[in-house]
Amino acid sequence: MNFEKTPGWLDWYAKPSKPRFQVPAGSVDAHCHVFGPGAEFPYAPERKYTPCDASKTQLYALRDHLGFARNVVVQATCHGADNRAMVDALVHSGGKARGVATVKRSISDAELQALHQAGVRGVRFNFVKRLVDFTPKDELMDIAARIQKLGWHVVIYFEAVDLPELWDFFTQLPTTVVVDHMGRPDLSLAVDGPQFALFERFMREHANVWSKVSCPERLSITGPKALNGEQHAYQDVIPFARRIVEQFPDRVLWGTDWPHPNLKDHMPDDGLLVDFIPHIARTTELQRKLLVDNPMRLYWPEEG
Ligand code: 0GY
Repeated sequence: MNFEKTPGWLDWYAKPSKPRFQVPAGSVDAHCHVFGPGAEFPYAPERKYTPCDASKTQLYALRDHLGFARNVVVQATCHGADNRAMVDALVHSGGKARGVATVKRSISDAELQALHQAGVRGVRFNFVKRLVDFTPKDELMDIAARIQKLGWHVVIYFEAVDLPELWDFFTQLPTTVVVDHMGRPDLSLAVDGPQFALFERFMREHANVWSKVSCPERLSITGPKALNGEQHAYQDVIPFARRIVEQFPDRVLWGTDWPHPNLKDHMPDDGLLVDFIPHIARTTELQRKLLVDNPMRLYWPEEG
């Protein structure tokens, strides 16, 4: 099937630079997606955007180019609860990719087992209103109870303004809970202001909560340009991400977010995103935890 991209859609960077920062051996890109290809894996009728294709082969070429060893492929909303493209990526990864699925309450135990067999280790609950229609919380809680038995975790995606309203639901989840992109803080607010303090409290008071310190390109207001020779791109994100990495070094993950859905202003060079890592994880020990130890513990525990 042929799909028209959403008007203004930015395609992913075809020739990313080689990062200067060499990631530790065995590093995991713990947040990335595949899109279609639409001709093989059609986009979901209920999708809120139509992306450009971004295949498993292209994803794994990027992995090798950036120096990563493994991927965690997260189901993108443009595929709804049809996990075939993501599962196809996992089963053709030679064991180097695990996945996070989107499922409905109607999924059977046999279907959950098949996802597990393919390498799925989590489900994603999305609360970003521009991306998905509302799913009742009792349905999500039922799913969480079922996937807990498989040893999976729940990935949650929400915006910081919605954390107070979602707090009770999140804190009742029975599994490990992984927050996408630090709960999308509003970077026009102070790092030590009440909004980010609530997110830090969420992590501090709940030892089952982890965070991806990913997506500076999505959160930044200052943007990709270094403002002077001393400073790095996305510099306004640095104090937020550093705080999370340094306070919760054993509960953080990092990912490219390739192929970067829904970016309106610029498409990041994935090599430069990798060069951002040492600005938020400043020691080799923090870098190893972020890129190797933590994702391995969550996604490949049998190798620990
Ligand atoms: C991300 C962010 C976004 C989109 C999705 O599944 C998705 O469609 O995750 C976004 O638009 O903020 O994590 O890739």
